[in-house]
Amino acid sequence: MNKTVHNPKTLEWQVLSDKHHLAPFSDYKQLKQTGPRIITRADGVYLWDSEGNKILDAMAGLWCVAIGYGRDELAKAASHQMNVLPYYNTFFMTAHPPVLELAKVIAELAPAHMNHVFFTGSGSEANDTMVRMVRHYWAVKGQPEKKVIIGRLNGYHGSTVAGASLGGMKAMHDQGGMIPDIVHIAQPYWFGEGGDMSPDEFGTWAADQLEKKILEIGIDNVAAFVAEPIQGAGGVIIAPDTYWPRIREILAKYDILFTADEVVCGFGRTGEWFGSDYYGISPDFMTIAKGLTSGYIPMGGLIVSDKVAEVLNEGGDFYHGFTYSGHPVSAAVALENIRIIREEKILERVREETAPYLQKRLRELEDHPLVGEIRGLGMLGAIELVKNKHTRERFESNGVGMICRNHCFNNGLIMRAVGETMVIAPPLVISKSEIDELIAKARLCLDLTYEEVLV
Ligand code: PXG
Repeated sequence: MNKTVHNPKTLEWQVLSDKHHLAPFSDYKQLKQTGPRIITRADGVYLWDSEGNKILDAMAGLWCVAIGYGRDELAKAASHQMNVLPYYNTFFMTAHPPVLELAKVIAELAPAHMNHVFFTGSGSEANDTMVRMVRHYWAVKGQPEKKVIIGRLNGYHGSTVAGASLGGMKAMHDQGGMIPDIVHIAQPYWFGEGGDMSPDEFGTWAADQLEKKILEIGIDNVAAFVAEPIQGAGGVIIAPDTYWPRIREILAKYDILFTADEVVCGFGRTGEWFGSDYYGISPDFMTIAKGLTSGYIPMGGLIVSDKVAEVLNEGGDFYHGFTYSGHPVSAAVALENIRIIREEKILERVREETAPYLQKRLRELEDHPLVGEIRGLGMLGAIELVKNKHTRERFESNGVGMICRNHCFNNGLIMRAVGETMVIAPPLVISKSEIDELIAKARLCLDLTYEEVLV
């Protein structure tokens, strides 16, 4: 346990963690030694921990707190709905006003050909739902052998067994295995895997892997392709410009479905409502969560195209659903969250003002000796840490990212380390002066990391 704490409550909470709490995505051995940092409150883009430290949250929680912390309107919407109808299910031919109003609002925001929503409790459940619905779709169409779903290495689609199988995280496949009929192709990560190719050559090559895989598996067996418009958890991987146009061509050529996983990109991260809008891609499904409620309450969903919805209507019973599908309190909070994003013109401000400013300031870090590449788009950014900025050579020992992350934590900034890539996804409402603070702290932490890795 951490003996350097100043507030006795911190130690008490850390003891509770040690005795009773099994934390997600944590190294249990390490957690036992250090104890967790206890976050006690939040406002705007800031968090406070139990030691009284104020921290700029450049990760918007886990990519989710779009409108920032502390918006009382969302608390009021939840409280009102809890008084009126705290729970009822949407199974067996029932519904309630919040879920229907939310479905309508999401259909307004989604691309014109997508007008139906299946609600879930999380992004993982949304992707699970997609797997079942994709296979059901082909079965109803009389092609039940079309089962295989193609995902991408280092993609992330959640932590349920189906979500992790769709994703390309080897460590997750190794713990608990994968479900059958899911395969993976290369990711469009030029900085890490582009070798001697130019970014554009590599983008075309990576997209061509989809066609190669479809032909290898056989078009009669392939059901769908799933991809994040921008990979979030994989390290804010933004495909080269040639990638999505080539993927579009391949999808148009073969009769398979396309799912855009919008759990990170959806609800404004790119400055558009969906990453698919940004790239002009036309999915059959979009999975959503996170920004849908700004993380104030759990909710996810699967937005479905009219083409798919028509086939579902012919298919009769869909044997799928969650107790909390379309939970009325979550729906009321999502409606209020979307109302705020629209009325306060948050996406317009991101597009026109704050995202260009963040991207400009972020690129000023390119001159740092540790930095091999800065990339970013909208309210997403990545800083590649390298030993040699000219050759893209990495440090021999992994862990530079964690060193940098720890300096950030100790200096009032949350950045996430994905291996040697530092990533940011601040709340969409971050101001220019808060962006200045973010960049100044990031530079300080890069300097501290540089000093540490050089000795
Ligand atoms: N799809 C994408 C693209 C995600 O980023 C999920 C699905 C799953 O959503 P739920 O709500 O089931 O967690 C996610 C979640 C990280 C990190 O460390 C990212 C996520 C979750 C946990 C950690 O970057 N993304």
